[in-house]
Amino acid sequence: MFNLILFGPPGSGKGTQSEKLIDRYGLKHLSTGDLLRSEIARQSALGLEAKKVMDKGQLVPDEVVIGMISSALDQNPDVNGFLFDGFPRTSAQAEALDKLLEHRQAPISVMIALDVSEEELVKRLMKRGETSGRSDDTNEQVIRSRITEYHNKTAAVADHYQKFDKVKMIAGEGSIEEIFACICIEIDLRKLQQT
Ligand code: B4P
Repeated sequence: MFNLILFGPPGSGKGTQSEKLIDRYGLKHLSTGDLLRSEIARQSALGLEAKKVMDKGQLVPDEVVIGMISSALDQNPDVNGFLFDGFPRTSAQAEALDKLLEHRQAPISVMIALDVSEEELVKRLMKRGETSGRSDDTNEQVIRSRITEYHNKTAAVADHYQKFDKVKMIAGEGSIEEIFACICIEIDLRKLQQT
């Protein structure tokens, strides 16, 4: 089983690259952002609470997203591997994920971390906001709050996996195809090492 975390600040290309990676490697895509947005679309109690937090550019409580990921793992017992997109985003989420995967004897194979400058992140998200209909993409203050949350709470997650030599940093600026090619080289290498 090959389990990949795609990591990086908001707007670094996680969702964009995930679409291409699941096609190439046949992994099950688990995006906590997408799961939360589908709860919002259904207007569930969880979705309505999550929307208030997301609209401020803050992180949804750990227990909510950990619960969503735990059910998604249970619902997909027979996959080749998972691509975690936007999760884990805090140290508590990383520890919970490690425990969930330990039960399945299928630890994280690699974390690919996308490196993009703050000005480029803001530019991309404002541009996406023109068409995405996402309320968290339209206001520059909210976008900057999301980036601050990333520095305060999420960046440390890379240090956690670095201890196990599982992190590969990749330049996230350039064409989508160039970045995809760099990610694939790293995945192919790790897959070889895992066999
Ligand atoms: P997410 O849905 O994870 O969204 P994101 O970080 O904003 O976007 P992503 O990184 O996937 O976007 P991409 O660069 O692909 O999170 C949204 C919110 O949900 C969070 O703020 C939080 O409130 C909540 N949440 C989610 N997970 C959580 C968790 N685990 N714990 C707590 N809260 C959680 O795309 C950005 C734009 O860049 C696109 O328009 C794309 O076309 C463009 N782009 C991509 N690559 C490019 C390139 N190489 N060059 C130019 N443009 C590019």
